[in-house]
Amino acid sequence: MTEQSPALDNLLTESRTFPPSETFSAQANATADFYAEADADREAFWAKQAERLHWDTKWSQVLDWTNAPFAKWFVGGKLNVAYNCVDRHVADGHGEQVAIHWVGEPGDNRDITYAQLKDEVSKAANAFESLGITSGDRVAIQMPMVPEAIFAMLACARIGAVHSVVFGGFSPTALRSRVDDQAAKIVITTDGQYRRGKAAPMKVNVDEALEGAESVEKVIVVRRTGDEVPITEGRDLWWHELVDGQSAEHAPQAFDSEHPLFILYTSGTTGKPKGILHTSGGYLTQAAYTHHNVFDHKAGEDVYWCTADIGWITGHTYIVYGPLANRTTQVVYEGTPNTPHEGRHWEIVQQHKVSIYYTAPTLIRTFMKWGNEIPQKYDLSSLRVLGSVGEPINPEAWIWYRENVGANSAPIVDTWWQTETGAIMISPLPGVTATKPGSAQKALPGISAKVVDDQGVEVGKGGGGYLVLDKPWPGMLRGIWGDEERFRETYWSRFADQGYYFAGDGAKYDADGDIWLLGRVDDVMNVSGHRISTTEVESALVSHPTVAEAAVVGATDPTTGQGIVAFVILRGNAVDGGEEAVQELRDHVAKEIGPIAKPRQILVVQELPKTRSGKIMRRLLRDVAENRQVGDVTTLADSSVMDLISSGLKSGK
Ligand code: 6R9
Repeated sequence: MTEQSPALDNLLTESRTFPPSETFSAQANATADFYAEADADREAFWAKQAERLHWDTKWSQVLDWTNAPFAKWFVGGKLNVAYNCVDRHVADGHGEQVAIHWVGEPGDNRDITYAQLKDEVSKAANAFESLGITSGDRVAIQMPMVPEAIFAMLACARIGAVHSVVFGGFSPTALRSRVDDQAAKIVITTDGQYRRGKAAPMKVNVDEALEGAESVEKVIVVRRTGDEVPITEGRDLWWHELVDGQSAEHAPQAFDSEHPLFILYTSGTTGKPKGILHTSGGYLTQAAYTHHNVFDHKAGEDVYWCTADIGWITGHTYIVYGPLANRTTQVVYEGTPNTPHEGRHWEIVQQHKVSIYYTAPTLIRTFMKWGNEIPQKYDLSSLRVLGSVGEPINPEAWIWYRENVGANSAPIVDTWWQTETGAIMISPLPGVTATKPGSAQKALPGISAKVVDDQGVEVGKGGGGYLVLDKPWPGMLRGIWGDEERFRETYWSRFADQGYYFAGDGAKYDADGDIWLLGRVDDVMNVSGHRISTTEVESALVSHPTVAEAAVVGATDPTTGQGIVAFVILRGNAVDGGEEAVQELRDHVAKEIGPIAKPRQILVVQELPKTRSGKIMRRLLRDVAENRQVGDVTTLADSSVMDLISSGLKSGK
């Protein structure tokens, strides 16, 4: 079992609960009997949820699990995902409803109605087809949070192309490995992006990434910052020249329920990121179902805002697919939360009367640090549901969120899920559940999760162990792109006898049987809600000529959840490991992976603690990184190593 940090231990002593108000419950989308209904007949329950969508051909079978762990949901069904997210709302007479209140970082704004969204997506679909992109082709997208990023994703879905969004902060090396892995035909990007009040280049990084990339035929560039960019003749096209003149009519074709919708790369325990594959019908069903019930969303009334970036799964499921399938009016914000001032989010909430706000614990803790007086300056009375995602939320942050943002009344939904699960799995239901600060509580109706011990046996109340998903669900990943074996090995081998999906998270039941998530049990760190593998950062460090060996750990961090701490051994004749060398290594990691992977701290050491079989004992390094008494060293090959590290650090070496 994973060693728990003291902060996580504290989580488990929390006993406050917050029952929903009668007024909220009376109007809530979800009701308590959903649980019993789903338990009575899971497949019938999911079939009912799938009716939320428009199917061109109805399915003949809800679930085919005969080829487990490869699921098929809504077998034989056909639908067009983009039609479901856009056209049908226009056909239903809601063309004038705003789909997206887009807010640019420098202060520019753009409101896009469903009718306009339909035109933009259709034009982009026509444009992509004019380049020869057809069903099944892969399109890589590295863009900031501009409307065209959403148009591009939906246009791919419309023509059956598979998009793969790569976070804008990822380095050229990271983009290249993703483009190569999926053999993307097209890459879509922008000239630059606004970040903290400044225009930063984007296209030049894409150029660097694509040097010699054989699969890429065209690069489409959206003009955002207006900065001049080099154009490669014959390969690069401006979005406005390619798309604007296209017809706004495009007939959506129906695709099989299991047609691939997107690939999204996420960090695994090895250095190579995994291309998580999601398909159409089941994914969209769960995205729409969870968005409707977990956020209590009312189409045409609520204004919803999910602060994630489309480069992450949260942006896919809770900015693009779930909300748009449910005809949401939503805010999409391009920039950072403190540009030009620390009240930016609250200013936007006030201006657009945001009623549902979904963010990450790391940002909540940052707001706490900035001070209560900042949200107090704004009218936040429109907010009625608050969400949290990405990592365990500590009770202190939860209570702060409730008091300072939710006026002590808005229900908070702490939603546990993963890139792999596609959509929310464990969460309270607003209006139904009495919420508990720090606990995601219960699997949603239709979802089944358990906490089990080493042997796969469910633990009792008060017991801890591993979180598993013991029954297939519609939004589940359908594999790792191009690597069936890794898919089986990563998720299905740990509890193969029982056929459980192992999520990689530790968890515990409290005395009421509610689930508390305790963080990863593998070598994946969670920094500000972003998954980064220790191996990935280690490989980046050892790729620097001065580094002989590196070990990376995630140390508890009051703001980001975990902070990356690296221990490096320099090569014999390398520099002395002074400030400058360390800075160079940090920059090197940023260049290799992206700024989010920059270690908070790099400690130059003479030795690393290893077991006799040569495994680095990260547990001990974590003790050092978190300034704790170093734990049990008896399994070390050389037990004096820790003394050497500790004394070396004290003497400032
Ligand atoms: C949606 C998303 C998944 C990992 C997951 C877990 C952590 C996410 C959480 C949470 C505790 C929550 N995680 N939500 N831990 N409580 N509410 O974040 O996907 O980027 O794939 O990360 O994040 O460790 O395994 P992804």
